[in-house]
Amino acid sequence: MKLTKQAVQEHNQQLLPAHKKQFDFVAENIHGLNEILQKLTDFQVAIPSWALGSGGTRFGRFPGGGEPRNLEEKIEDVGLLHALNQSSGAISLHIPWDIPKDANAIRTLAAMHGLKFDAVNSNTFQDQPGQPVSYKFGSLQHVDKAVRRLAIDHNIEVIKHGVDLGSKALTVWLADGSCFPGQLNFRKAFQRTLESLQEIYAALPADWKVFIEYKAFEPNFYSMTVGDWGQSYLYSSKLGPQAYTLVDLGHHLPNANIEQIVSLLLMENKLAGFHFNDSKYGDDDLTVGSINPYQLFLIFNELVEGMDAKGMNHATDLGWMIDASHNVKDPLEDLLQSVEAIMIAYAQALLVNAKELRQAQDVNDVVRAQEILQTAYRTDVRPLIAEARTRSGGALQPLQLFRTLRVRDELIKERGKKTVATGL
Ligand SMILES: [Mn+2]
Repeated sequence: MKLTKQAVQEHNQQLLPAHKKQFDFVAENIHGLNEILQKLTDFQVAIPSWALGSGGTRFGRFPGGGEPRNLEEKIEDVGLLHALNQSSGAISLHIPWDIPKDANAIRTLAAMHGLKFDAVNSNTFQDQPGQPVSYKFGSLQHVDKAVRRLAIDHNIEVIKHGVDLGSKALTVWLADGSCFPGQLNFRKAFQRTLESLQEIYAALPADWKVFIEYKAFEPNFYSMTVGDWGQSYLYSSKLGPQAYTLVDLGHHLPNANIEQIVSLLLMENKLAGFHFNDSKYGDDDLTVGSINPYQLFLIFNELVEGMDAKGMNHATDLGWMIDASHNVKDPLEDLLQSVEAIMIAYAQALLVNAKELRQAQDVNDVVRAQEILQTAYRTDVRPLIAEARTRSGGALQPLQLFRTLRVRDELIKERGKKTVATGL
């Protein structure tokens, strides 16, 4: 299914009078309005290819129908999202779930939808059919050299697929670790992992980055070999200037101060970017902003402050990706909500009066500092995002239009009720 420009225009026409009222009300008090709108227009969030179908848990999976059956249909789905919100202009692929058979054709298809390829992701957490050795006890950390070799070669293969698609980064997330005390020699596991990563790093093209993602627990429940930002930072520092630490919001222990982690990684030029999601208890992979939108705002506040301090380009200098799974929602609706939540937090962070905040900090005016942050956070910025979106041809209310056009029903008609997308 392809969204017509006419459908978007008709929708916008209908909602325009109400939108204009809301926009004018908010816009009146905003300093540097056009600059902010431009930043919102430029900001793009990559959609993961593995999140276009219904996610499941180890207890069950309840597909909603019309899921993309192949990579081409996944690209079409991201194209739909992008046509609606003009903020989902990239896709992040997971290999081997989405191996492009004809890279040129896939590139052309993506370009037709206005999409680029963000980081490619390797997978050494599952055994593939016919695999000669197993990842049961780890991949890059494994005591058996043959297993490490397989995992290294797989990562190098993923880089090659990425090069063919025009991607510029490899994300390595390792399930490696141990489930029980005594199972693993931590130091040796670290060293073997580092050596494996060094081989992968050596295969990176000069203009590529490698993102080292960390996670506190799961699937290993006693230790993870890249368990927190400190360990990831250690690997990325030892690897070299093309290696960075990737922050997945759900990969921390409860109540971790993620905004502080982000600030320091950025200071050290080691922040790769994000896997956005939200969580209540652990790696819940919930819709971005659905549980703790204030934390998301505080993270964006550090990002904007830190990137501006270094003269970085908000839109292009870090990787912005969603990593979520949708157990009970339509995946496309969920992704529209997630992108919207990211845009809201970003817009609110752009509203923070940085100069006044600095002044308040310098005189230890704690109350004033909090007021400045919360004034920005409590501003309803949704009309600003809607305005930026429509200026670049998107819908004033993407979710509403998705439902009015009965997009899911159309997809079910095209693809069938019982399709299952590869992925989580
Ligand atoms: Mn992730």
